[in-house]
Amino acid sequence: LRQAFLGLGSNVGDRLRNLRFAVHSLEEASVVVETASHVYLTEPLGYTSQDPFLNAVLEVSTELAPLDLLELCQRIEDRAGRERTVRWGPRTLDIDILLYEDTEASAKYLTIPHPRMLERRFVLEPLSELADELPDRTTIDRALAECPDTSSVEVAGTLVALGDIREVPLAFIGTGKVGSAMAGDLRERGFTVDAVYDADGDRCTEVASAVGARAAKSEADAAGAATVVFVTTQDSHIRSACERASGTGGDMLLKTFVHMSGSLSLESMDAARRKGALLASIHPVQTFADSVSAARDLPGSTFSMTGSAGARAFAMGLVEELAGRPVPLADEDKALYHSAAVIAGNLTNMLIGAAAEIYRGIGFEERQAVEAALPLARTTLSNIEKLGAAEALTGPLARGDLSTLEANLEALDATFPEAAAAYRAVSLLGLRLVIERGAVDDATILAMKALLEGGAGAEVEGAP
Ligand code: X6L
Ligand code: MG
Ligand code: MG
Repeated sequence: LRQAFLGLGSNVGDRLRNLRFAVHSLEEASVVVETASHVYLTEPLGYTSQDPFLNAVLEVSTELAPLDLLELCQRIEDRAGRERTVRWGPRTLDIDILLYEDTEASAKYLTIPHPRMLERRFVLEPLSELADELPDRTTIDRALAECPDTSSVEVAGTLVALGDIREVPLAFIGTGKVGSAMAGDLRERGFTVDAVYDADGDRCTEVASAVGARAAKSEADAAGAATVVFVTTQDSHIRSACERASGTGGDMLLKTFVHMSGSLSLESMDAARRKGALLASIHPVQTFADSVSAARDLPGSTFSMTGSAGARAFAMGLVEELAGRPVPLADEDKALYHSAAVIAGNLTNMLIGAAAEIYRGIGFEERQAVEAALPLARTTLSNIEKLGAAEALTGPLARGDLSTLEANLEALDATFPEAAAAYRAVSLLGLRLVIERGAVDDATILAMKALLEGGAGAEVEGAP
């Protein structure tokens, strides 16, 4: 795949929609849009008595050779309804090849790099967001400093929407814990929540009035007037909700769909993408027992974000407005990312549940069991916070205490085999922390490993 930078411009019709049409059409033609600059409002150059332009720059990956890419760009310009009348005149869509790899070449209809890009601030400003150097090794910052063009070039927004992010109409499909908390929080921060939809009509009305939004009658109705559509249903309903929302819900080329699943990739919203919508996901690395705790704990949480190039800058801006900490994530790493949260959160929960069960089995009252386990768990967490997981580790494994380890396993094998299996599996995993601490000699580590791998009733010493 070859890397190229494309300059986009439009000053006729729905200018943002035209730029979005370019992005969508390139992607339909298997040109991968890797990154998109902000969208800039720019003063017209060349023929100056025409309307202001929207300009942006895309970084793309493509198998197409330069002349084939040029042909594709011109075909997309034509499909956008571009008429070629006045030289340097108004255009619905202009797609220029600015850079193609490190190529410096000139043919009859194409010169790379674009021969006049250094004289145009509406090219250099957005390009400077995505690239540092030109093929001749001069920096883009240097080119900007030396650019003779003094015309006005200002950030107007992102490919998601122009203007103030708070005025972008939002819809929420699915008003569970996270959906209702997000809608409420965004509304309190001055965002525009236009509509909410929930399959449960009473819940829908209730949340709508709580967040001052319209109670929509269907997914498509909710999406209809919105620019950004949050799909905050259960994971298993995201695909179908998105299909219904993008079936008859107006012009998808101007919409962005955002889901908040921790484990699903963006492919789950492919129905909207096929119709031209941009896609993103944002996921709070946090656990919510109910709506109230969700509303309290969302701000300040870390949010992982994935997104198609056009939606990324917007998603980042949104999370920052929520006082969250955005961490970009590759869409293909979503399942692995989620597994880490399950290990840190849910598996910890299950292990404490098992510990409490063991306490109860030896005569502790329910409450005494929990009271015994919790302070231990809390201290462990605060030690990990202070020292890191390896240094905070204590107990038989950390000491290299083979006889206690053996006694633990023998007792569990006899009374609670599932807990014995978990003890073995987690401890085998934890051996890397023991090694990292460096306090136990190699022979003891190997002996502990053999003991843990042995399974129920296995003899380690004297085994044939
Ligand atoms: C003197 C003579 C100074 C000609 C400048 C600059 C001509 C740029 C053509 C020029 C001169 C161009 C866009 C635009 C055009 C655009 C903005 C061109 C080709 N395209 N103005 N004017 N954005 N802001 O995409 O770039 S016509
Ligand atoms: Mg041009
Ligand atoms: Mg052109």
